Amino acid sequence: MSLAEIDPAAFVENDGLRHDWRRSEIMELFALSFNDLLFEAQTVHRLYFNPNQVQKSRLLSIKTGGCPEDCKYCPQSAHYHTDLPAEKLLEVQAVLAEARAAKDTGASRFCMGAAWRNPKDRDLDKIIAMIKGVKDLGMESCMTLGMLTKEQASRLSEAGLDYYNHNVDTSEEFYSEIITSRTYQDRLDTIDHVRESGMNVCSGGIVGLGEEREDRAGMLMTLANMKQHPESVPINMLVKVEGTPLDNNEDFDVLEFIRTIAVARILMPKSFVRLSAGRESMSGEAQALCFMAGANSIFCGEKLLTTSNPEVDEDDNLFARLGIYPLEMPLNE
Ligand code: SAM
Ligand code: DTB
Ligand code: SF4
Repeated sequence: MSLAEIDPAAFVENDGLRHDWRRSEIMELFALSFNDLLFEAQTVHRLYFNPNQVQKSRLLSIKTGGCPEDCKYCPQSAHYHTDLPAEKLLEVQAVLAEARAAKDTGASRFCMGAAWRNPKDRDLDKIIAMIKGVKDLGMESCMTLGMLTKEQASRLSEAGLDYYNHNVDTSEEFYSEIITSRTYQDRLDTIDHVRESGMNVCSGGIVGLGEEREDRAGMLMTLANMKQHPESVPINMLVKVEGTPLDNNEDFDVLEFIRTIAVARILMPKSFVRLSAGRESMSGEAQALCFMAGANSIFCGEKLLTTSNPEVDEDDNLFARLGIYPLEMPLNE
């Protein structure tokens, strides 16, 4: 595809968005010259977003380690020997204290993650109290608790949960190389339950798993061809953790990571694309290119779920150098 053939307006017809991407088209976007791809992504980005505003979410692991799933990238899986001690579900007040601290550092959304295959119904009362407490602080709430039944999704939605994160992680074809304890279809089913419950969908994936570009294109095709694009699309760069099977993977090319962000932005023009895990190993300049490519959300705070993330001061400094400011409270994602 030459640059001349890409008309930004063609991506957005009557305020409708495309949901019929072919992988070959996505591969053509990936193959553009870097400058052409970034220019297109930034052009599409400006149709719907202020290019200098970036939303900040803060993560907290509310139930750490000992997870029965076998995701090969994950330090929390009980299948691998990482140094992470398993803990039980945190108390509501401890979670809310962290949420208050997150708000003080400028986060507009508080994301709570649990290392579960799925939540047990008996845990939901505590989970619901956490959601209500975060709402009362005036923050947006997000949870990622594994697979959900339709009923569980409805209960979380009724409690006021704004977002549910459940990633497709990679392409359908590559998926079984990374996770065998649940299927791609299981993930799509949970995402459907979240969508039907009325909550916003947060779904993305990871690069650097050892996948090919075709798989990155396939992952984005799955997301972009959903009936409704996820409102939030986290793109994670693998954080290598000792003891996990992917610890010895080659370092991933940051320019290819930036391309992945740019293609996500072009395919899903109205979604918040989150520059997620992996920022700690990226230079400020690389992150600046991610923002140029259309990333407009980050995880802030010195910790992700179990691994480290840039310090708040470092991010504040980068934002100041780039003339970027945080989105206080997203109006309507
Ligand atoms: N257990 C829940 C689940 O898997 O749905 C929620 C938490 S899980 C940690 C959320 C996401 O974090 C995963 O789907 C994966 O995309 C990302 N993730 C986990 N470990 C990672 C790592 N080492 N590097 C980058 N991303 C990672
Ligand atoms: C997502 O896509 N990335 C976040 C969030 N959703 C839950 C998690 C990143 C985890 C990185 C590894 C860790 O800190 O354990
Ligand atoms: Fe468990 Fe989630 Fe980690 Fe997979 S990614 S092992 S489901 S915590």
